[in-house]
Amino acid sequence: MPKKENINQERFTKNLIDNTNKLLTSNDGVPIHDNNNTLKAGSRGPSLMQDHLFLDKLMHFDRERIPERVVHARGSAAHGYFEATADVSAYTKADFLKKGKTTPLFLRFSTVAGFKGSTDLARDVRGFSIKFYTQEGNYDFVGNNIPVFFIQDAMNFPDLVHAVKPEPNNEMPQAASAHDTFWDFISLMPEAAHMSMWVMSDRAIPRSLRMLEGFGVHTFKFVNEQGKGTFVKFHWKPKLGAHAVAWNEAQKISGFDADFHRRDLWEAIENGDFPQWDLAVQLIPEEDELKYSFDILDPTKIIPEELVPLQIIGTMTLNKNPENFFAETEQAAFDPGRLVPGIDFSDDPLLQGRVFSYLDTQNYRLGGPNFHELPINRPINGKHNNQKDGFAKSDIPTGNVSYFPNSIASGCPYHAMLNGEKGFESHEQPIKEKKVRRRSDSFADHFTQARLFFKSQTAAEQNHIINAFSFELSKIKSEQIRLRELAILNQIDVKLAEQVGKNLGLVPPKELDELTLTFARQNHPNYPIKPKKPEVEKSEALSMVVKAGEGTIATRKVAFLIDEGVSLASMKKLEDALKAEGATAVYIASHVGTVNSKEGQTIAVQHSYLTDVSVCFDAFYTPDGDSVQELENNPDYLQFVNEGFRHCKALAFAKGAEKLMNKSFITKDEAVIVEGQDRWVEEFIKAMKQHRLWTREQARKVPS
Ligand code: HDE
Repeated sequence: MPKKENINQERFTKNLIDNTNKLLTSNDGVPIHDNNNTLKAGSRGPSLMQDHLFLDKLMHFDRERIPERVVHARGSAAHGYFEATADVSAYTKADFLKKGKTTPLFLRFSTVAGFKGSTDLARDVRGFSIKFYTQEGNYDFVGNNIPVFFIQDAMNFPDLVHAVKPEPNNEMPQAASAHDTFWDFISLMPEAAHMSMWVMSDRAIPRSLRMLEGFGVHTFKFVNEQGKGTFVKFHWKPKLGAHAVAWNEAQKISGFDADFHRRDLWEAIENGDFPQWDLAVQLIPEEDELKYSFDILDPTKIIPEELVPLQIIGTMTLNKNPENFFAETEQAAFDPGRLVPGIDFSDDPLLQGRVFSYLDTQNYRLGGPNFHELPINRPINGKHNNQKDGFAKSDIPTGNVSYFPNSIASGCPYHAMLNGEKGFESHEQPIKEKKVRRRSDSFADHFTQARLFFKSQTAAEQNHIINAFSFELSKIKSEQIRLRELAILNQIDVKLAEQVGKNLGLVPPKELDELTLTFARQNHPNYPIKPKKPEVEKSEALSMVVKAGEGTIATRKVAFLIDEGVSLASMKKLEDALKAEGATAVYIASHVGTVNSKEGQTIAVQHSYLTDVSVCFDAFYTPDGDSVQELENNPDYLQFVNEGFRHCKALAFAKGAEKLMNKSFITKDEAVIVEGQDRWVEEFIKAMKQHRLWTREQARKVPS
C-alpha cells in the first residue's frame, strides 16, 4: 500500500499525459506540421475533403460533450482517503472498515436541479457521493447533505425531478425550486413536508462544500462474518462544522462568483488545508426494526441522535484536486448498487429503485457498458470476469475462454465458493409476503418529523425558514397552489403557516386541500392516520446554529480593508492572531498592485473594491492610518462593510477607523468589535467562531 498522503497521487500515474517538450500529433500519433491552416486548393481555397488531419481534429471536437447528469449535473470533486478508526467487526465484515485500514476515495459534491453550468449557490440539496477504492472492489456511497428525501417510493422520482427542473415550455427557471410546477407537486405530496423544511432552511445554502454534513439517507445493513445483519444509518460530520450563508448573500454570490463553492474547495486543497469529515454510524439491531414511532425504512424520516447515538468509526480527508475535470469529475460513475461484502441494502422502497437507475444512467451517459474501465471508475484490486466486448472496451482480455464453467482455463476466473473463499453474499433475510403494489401505513405520518425539525431550530433559523417559504411561494403564480402548501405548513406548525401566510396576504387553511387528500388516500385509504407519539420532540443536532459555537475559524477569509497610507502596525496584531487560528487576512484596496503603508513600506494587493465583494468574505477589519480618509469617501468601501454588517458577520474597526461605522450605518453589538474594547482581538475571533450573529437581523432590523 502507498503511504496515505500519496494514496491518490500514485493511483492514476499510468493514465496521466504530460505534454512537456512533446511534438503535437494526430490521434494516431502522426506528427503535425502545421496546426493553423487547413489544406486548400491554393492559399485562398477552397478547402479539400482529403485534409485527414483537419477531419481528425473536428471529428473529436464535435463529440466533446456527453449528456450531463439528469440530476446532480453541477458537481465538484476531489480525491482523498478514509481511515477506519474503530472496531466495528461485530457488525460488519467490510474490509475497508477494519480498524487501522486506509482506503483511497473520490468524492463528488453536487447541486441537484441546475444544469452543469449553473450557479453553486442555488437553494438546493447538495449531493455527497464517494467512491471508495477498497481492496474488495469499489464501494459507492451516494448520499446528500440532507438526511431525508422528498418521496418514499422510487416510482415518483421522475415526476419529482420533472417538477423541480426548469418548466418544459420555456425552460425557466434555472437551478431554482421557486416556480409553480415544483410547489404544485410538493403541495400534492404531503410526504414531501419534512424534506421541504430542510430545503427551505439554511442547509440548502451552505457556506462551503467543506462545511457540509453528509447522510446516507436510507437505512442500510451491515452484515458480519456470521451473516448477522444490523441496520445502519451513515452520517458524515465536517471537522469545520456545518455553516450557511444568508439568502440575500447566496443570491449575490451567484452573480459575483457562480463557482464560489468549486473555487473554495479547489483553493483549500491547493493551499494544503485538507478538509476532513468523521464518519459516524447509528446502529439498530434487527430485533428493533419495528420498535419506533416511525418506520426506519421510510426515507422521509431520520432516527434522532437522541434516540440512537452516533458512533464515530473513521475519518475522511480530501487531499488532492482532480487533474482533469472531464476525465475524473464528469466521468465518475456513482451507483448505490456498488456494494462490498459487509454492506447491504435495506428494503427502503426508494433505495430499491435506485439500484436500477444509476447503472442504467451510466450506461447511457458514458456510452455503453464499459464505463467501469475508465480510470476514475476502475477498482484498484483489478477485475476478472468473462464479460466481453461493447462500446469503448479498453481492457484487452487474453486467451480463448470467456465463459464459466470452463476447463480450458482451469475454471478461471473462479467464483469464491468454488475454493472455499468468500465473496459478496447478500444478507439472508427471510421474506414471507404477498406481491403487492402498495404503501405501508407505517409510512403515513408526514408531519411529526417536519415539526421536530422546525421546533429544533433557533428563532433566527425559524425566521429563515419562514422567509424562504415566503420567497418561494411568492414567486409562483397560482394562489390555489399557495393555499395548498399553506395548508401543509399548518399541519406542521401554526406559527410557521401564519407567518408565511402573512407574507403572502393569505389565511392558511386549517385542513389539507381536498386534492392533496385525494392523492394521499391513493397510498393510504384511511388518510390521515393518527400518528404515534414521537420519542423525541426537540433535537439540538438538527440546528446548525446551536452547534456553531463549538467552532473553529480555520480557513476563514478576513477582508482587511485598506488603502494608501494604511498603518502596518495597526494590522499586525490581528493578522498574527488570525494566522495562529488558521484564518487568512486578504488585503483589499481601491486598486490592485501595491499600496504604500504609513510606515513607508510597500504592500502587495491582489484584490480591489472593484473586483471583490463582501459576500465572498467571512469577516472584516478596517485598520488605522491615512487610508481611513480615503475610505471615508469611497462608496464601494462603505457598501462593503455595510453589507458585511447586514449579513450578520463579524466586523472590527481600529481606533482611528471607528468614525467609518457611522458613515456605513453600522452600530455596535457583540460581533462589531472596536479596538478600544477589552481583549478586542479575542472578542473578534470569538464572534467569528459563532459564524454569524443572526440575532442582529431582528435587533437591528437588517434582514439578511
Ligand atoms: Fe439520485 N440519481 N436518485 N438520489 N443521486 C442520480 O445518477 C435516482 C436519490 C444522488 O455525483 C443519477 O449518475 C433515483 C436519493 C447523488 O455523480 C440518477 C432516485 C439520494 C447523485 C439518479 C434517486 C440521491 C445522484 C443522475 C429515487 C440521496 C449524484 C446521474 C429512487 C441518498 C451522483 C447519475 C454523482 C444522481 C437516480 C434518489 C443522491 C438519474 C431513481 C434518495 C448524490 O441515476
